[in-house]
Amino acid sequence: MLLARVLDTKIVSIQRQGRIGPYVPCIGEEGAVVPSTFSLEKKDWLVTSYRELGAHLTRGISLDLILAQLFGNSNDLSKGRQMSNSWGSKLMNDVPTAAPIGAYLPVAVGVATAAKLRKEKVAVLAFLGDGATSSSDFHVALNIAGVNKAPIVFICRNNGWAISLPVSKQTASESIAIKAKSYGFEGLKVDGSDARAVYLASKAALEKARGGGGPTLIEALTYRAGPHSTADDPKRYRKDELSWEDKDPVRLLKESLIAKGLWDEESDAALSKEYNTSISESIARQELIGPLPARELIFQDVYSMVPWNLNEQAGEISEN
Ligand SMILES: Cc1ncc(C[n+]2csc(CCOP(=O)(O)OP(=O)(O)O)c2C)c(N)n1
Ligand SMILES: [Mg+2]
Repeated sequence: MLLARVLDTKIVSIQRQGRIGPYVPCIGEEGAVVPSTFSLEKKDWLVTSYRELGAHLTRGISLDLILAQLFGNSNDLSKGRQMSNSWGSKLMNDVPTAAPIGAYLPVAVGVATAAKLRKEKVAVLAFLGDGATSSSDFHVALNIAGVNKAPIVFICRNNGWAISLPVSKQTASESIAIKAKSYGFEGLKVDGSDARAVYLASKAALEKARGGGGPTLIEALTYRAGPHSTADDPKRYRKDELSWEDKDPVRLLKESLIAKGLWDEESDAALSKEYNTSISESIARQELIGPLPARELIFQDVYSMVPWNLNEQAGEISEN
């Protein structure tokens, strides 16, 4: 969680200097995301939206690969073709997101159903935002997950906002968790700023999924401490309801570890410094990598037989 916090802060700073394109920060939501990924096993799958930086770090994506994706350089696993924040790795069963909200949720259920048909003891952990619950794909995914008793855990990061739309205008339902009931499986609500609560809830749900108990929807109440993205100005629509420091999951976890005698301020400061140094070194490495991937690459790796219209467009690109 601390690594995600330090890295996120540094990325926002290089974005403000114009060194990368738009970025979606995760500050404030680390507690709703990172703890659950500690219960993933190697053969499990992670399917994310765009605000789960810490989940990819826990899964094992290196700092260099995280930054290569943001610089869109030739080291990037998606060869610079994805929207920023779309991290993933085939080797790590980490599925990158699709930009249309909710579109990847049926894919996640497909992965879980395939694992079940193959009789593999595998679970899928899929993240979504509160706004994604209004998408038709949310219904499609949760409905068929229930029917198939798919081994999947959905974690909805309810940060109260879908860009500028508050959650009160998103749904009239008493909670997001309760929606699971209508799909025939369990839904529960946790405090997303309480790392331990998120860890325990997701560990139990993942074990249940692997053991054939079917899906779970976890609603993690969290707080989007930053703007929606670096292209957004929340001051235009948001009068802050609470001081977010009270909900800061990184601070709360640090304080609880210190109270238990398991951590101290000096070690915390030293760890932040160590992370800052390795992040700066990684930025320096990735920023220098060139040339950028060739434009023609956008036509590769999707179709085994490229349709004529794409071939025509590829020809036009190379002429210009
Ligand atoms: C189908 C679709 N509609 C609209 C958008 C534009 N859009 C990008 S992010 C976003 C808000 C999503 O909110 P939420 O699911 O709560 O996630 P959060 O950003 O809060 O993490 C919207 C509407 C989109 N990407 N896809
Ligand atoms: Mg939201």
